[in-house]
Amino acid sequence: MLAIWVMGCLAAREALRERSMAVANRKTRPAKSSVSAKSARRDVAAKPAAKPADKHAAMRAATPAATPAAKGSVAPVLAFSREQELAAYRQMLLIRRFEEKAGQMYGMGLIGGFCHLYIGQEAVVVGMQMAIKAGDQVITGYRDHGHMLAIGMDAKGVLAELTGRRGGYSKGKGGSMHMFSVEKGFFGGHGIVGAQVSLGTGIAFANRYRGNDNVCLAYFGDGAANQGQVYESFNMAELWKLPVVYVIENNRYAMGTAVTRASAQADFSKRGVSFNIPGAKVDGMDVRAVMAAGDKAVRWCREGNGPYILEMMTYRYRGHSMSDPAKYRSREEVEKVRTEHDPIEQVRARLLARKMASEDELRKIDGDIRKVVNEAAEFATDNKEPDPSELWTDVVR
Ligand SMILES: Cc1ncc(C[n+]2csc(CCOP(=O)(O)OP(=O)(O)O)c2C)c(N)n1
Ligand SMILES: [Mg+2]
Repeated sequence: MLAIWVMGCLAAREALRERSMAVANRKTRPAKSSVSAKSARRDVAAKPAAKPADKHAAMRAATPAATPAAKGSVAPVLAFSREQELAAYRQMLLIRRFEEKAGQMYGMGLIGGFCHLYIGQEAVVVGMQMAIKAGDQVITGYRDHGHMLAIGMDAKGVLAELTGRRGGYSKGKGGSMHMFSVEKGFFGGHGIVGAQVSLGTGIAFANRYRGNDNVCLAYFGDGAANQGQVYESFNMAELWKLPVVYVIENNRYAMGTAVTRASAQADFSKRGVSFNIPGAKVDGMDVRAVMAAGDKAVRWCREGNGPYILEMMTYRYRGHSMSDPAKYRSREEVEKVRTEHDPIEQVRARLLARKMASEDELRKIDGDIRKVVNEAAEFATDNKEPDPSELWTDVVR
C-alpha cells in the first residue's frame, strides 16, 4: 500500500513539474543554438586512443553541432550493404509505427500514465544494436520503447504493458517506463532521471567481476547528463576499466529546457575529459554513423580499455511526453529536421537511389510492419487486465 502511495505521489509530482515547466517555457523565448551553422566546423574521424596522449584528439576537434545532423559529427560514416540498409530500415520503421500507434492509443484513453515517444531518434538504438552481440546489455530511461523493440523484445508484450494488460512484460503492472527482459539483456526502463547510468555502470562491473566479455550500453539524455551520479559513475568506470558505453542521446531538450539553457558545457562528447574517458560526437540521425561509432566504442570496451562516451546528436519530433504541447520550440524547427534529416527517409532514399530496393519491396516491408503493429495493438486491447489479487505479488517488501 505504502509503495503504491509513494509511486502515486511521485507520479503526481512529476505531472505537476511537467506542467509548470511547460508554463515557464511559454514565458521564455526559445534559446539560440550555441554555435551558428557558419561556425560549425567539419570534423575529422575519431581514432580509438592507442596512446593516452592522443585520446582526446577527436574531442578537441569537435564543436557542438548547430543542427542534429552531420555538422558536428566526428564518427566516420561507413557504407552499408543492401542487407544492412534493409535491416536498419525495417527496425527503424517498426519503432516509428509502434510509437505512432502508442500515440493513437494514448489519445483514445487506452494507455494511461506517462508515455514518452521515441519518434525521430530511431537511428540511435538501431545503429547501436547493430554494433553489439548477444550477451551484451542495454539499460535506459523512460523513453524506452525503441530500445526494447531494437533489442528484439516482442511488440505485443511492450504494447500490452502500455495498456496495463496481463500479457505485458511487467504483467501490466509497470507501464511504459518499467519493463525488463533478462533473456534479451534489457535492464529497463527507469523513471528516475540518471538512475540508469549508475545501474548500467554496476552491470558493467558485474561483467568485469565475472570475467565475461559483455559490454553494457547505458543510454541517457542531455538533461540526465547534468546529474551528479553520472560523474561518480564515470570516475568508477574509468578507474576500474568497466566495459560500459555511455550513450548520450542529445535530442536538444530536457522536458521543455533547451540544452543551451541548462548545460555549461553543451558538448557532451567532452564530458569524460576529466576522467580520461574518450568520447565522440555522432550524427545520431544517420544509422551508418551510429553503427560505425558504436562498433568502435564497443570494441574499445570489450578489449578491456574501460568506458567510452558517445554523444548522439538527435531530435525528438513529439513533445517530452504525451502531455507536453511543446510550446518551447517552433513548428518550423521540427519540420526542418523532419524534412532534411529524418533517419528513416535517409535510408529509404539511399535504397532507391542506389537501386538496392524497389518501391514495391519497400511497400511490402511497410505492409509487414503495419501488420505486426496492428496485431500488437489488437493483443494490447483484447488481453485481460491483471487480476486485483496481483496487487500483492511482485512487490519488494
Ligand atoms: C531525478 C529526477 N529528476 C527530475 C525528474 C523529472 N524529469 C523527467 S524527464 C526529465 C528531463 C530529462 O531530459 P533528458 O535527459 O534530456 O531526456 P529526454 O527526455 O530528452 O529523452 C526530467 C527533469 C525525474 N524523473 N527524475
Ligand atoms: Mg533530452
